[in-house]
Amino acid sequence: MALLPILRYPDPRLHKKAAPVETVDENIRKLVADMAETMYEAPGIGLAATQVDVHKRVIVIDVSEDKSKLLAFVNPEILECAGEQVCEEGCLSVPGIYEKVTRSERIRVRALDLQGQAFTLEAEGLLAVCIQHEIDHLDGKVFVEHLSKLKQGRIKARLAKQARITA
Ligand code: GNR
Ligand code: NI
Repeated sequence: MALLPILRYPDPRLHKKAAPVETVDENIRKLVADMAETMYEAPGIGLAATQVDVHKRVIVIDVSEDKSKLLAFVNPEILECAGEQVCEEGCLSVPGIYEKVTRSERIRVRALDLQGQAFTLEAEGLLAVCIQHEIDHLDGKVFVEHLSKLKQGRIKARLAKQARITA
């Protein structure tokens, strides 16, 4: 296993669209293991391959209290969504920034598991938020892009200032 470096917004590579995985093989299973280690170490509740500069449609999530329920999704697709919820979101690629985002309350997702088998999952609440947040990453979208241009500008300025301080 290995820890992978996480891209920071506004890195242009966060806006690449990830390609579907053709075969779930050892390389994909190794990627998932490394992404899980990276997510737990961060710590975070989700990670998309895009954030570690791998532009394949792979995400890992664990919203459990005790980090015991790792979920891996290959080629995830939202089949149905219903309702709305507002959640204060953060992102490992946008450290220190937390903003409210409106998303679907309930979703049905289809994906491949680590054996390449299709499965569907119904999710609500934080898990549903996290799946939508991660699929956005695969489409090159960072959560701040759900906010107004004014807020996006302020966030970029804050991150630039932070980068100057830590440099
Ligand atoms: O760790 C994370 N927490 C979080 C909180 C609210 C909504 C979404 C998230 S996902 C984030 C990890 C991350 O950046 N995934 O892409
Ligand atoms: Ni994120």
